[in-house]
Amino acid sequence: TTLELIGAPTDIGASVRGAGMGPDALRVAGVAEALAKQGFMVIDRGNLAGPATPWAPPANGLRHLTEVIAWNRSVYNAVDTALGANHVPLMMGGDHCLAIGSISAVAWHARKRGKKLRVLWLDAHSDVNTETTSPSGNLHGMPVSCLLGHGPAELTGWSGEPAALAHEAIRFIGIRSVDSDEKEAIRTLGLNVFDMRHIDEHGMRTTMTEALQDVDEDTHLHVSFDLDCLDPNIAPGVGTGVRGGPTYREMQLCMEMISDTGRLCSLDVVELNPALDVRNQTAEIAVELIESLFGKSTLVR
Ligand code: DIR
Ligand code: MN
Ligand code: MN
Ligand code: MN
Repeated sequence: TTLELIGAPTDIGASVRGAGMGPDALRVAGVAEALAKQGFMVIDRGNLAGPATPWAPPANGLRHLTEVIAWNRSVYNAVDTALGANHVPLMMGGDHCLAIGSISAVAWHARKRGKKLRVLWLDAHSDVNTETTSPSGNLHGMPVSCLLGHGPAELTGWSGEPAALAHEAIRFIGIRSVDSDEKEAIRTLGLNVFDMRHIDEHGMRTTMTEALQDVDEDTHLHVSFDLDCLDPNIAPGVGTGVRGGPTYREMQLCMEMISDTGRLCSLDVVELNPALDVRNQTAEIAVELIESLFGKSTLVR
């Protein structure tokens, strides 16, 4: 298997500056070397280029729409190229708005190959705001809506279908911050959310067994990993941390169970903010979790 690292160094959809340094922090933490050591062929495509963040106020409920489109176009093209070469793209954000481009490309390829797509959204937030419900106008709070076909016209339909994702194709893990209109959207859209209470009551093992149900040999499994999913005690390097997330061990088990399916075909690692981190700890933990996601285990190999 060949892995392609794609850096998307921008905070264009975020509320806090600094996520643009995420790709290099992951490189400093040794992401390429760690995966190569596991026997993968690793190609680092370097960083994509795109517009600077103007830090302008929202216009019509959307902040930096033009620039968000430009960044996502680049991400779409890079992920499309990687998948076209039968490589596994690892998109290193950057903030979570970049999942629009990444997952749209994934959805296009999955459909072309007759695969069913399953997306695991690991996050403290549900990211299902729209320009009318968002309290902030920040597009990193809206990628799920865009992928479900409910975003601005310029950010929907990229997969060749009105919606890149069907509502039943996405599973949310670790959610604990949902805006009031998002709660309604989750109900109306019928989204499958394993929130922190579910993890507390049933444990990560049962939760992941449920979330991975009917992932089979025809499934393209995509993981969209927002690092603010982790408890901020272990992952302080994020712009919008929320208390009460999964522990290090819980998230390791989550990654190991995903790896065990053998169906992981693409990955986003987003919202790492080195400006808020403590000696690159969050990036190092991210690399350890990525190692498990790609099959590193204590006793085997
Ligand atoms: C909030 C924060 N729900 C918003 N979202 C974040 O602005 O839409 N997502 N931080 O990662
Ligand atoms: Mn997110
Ligand atoms: Mn988040
Ligand atoms: Mn339905």
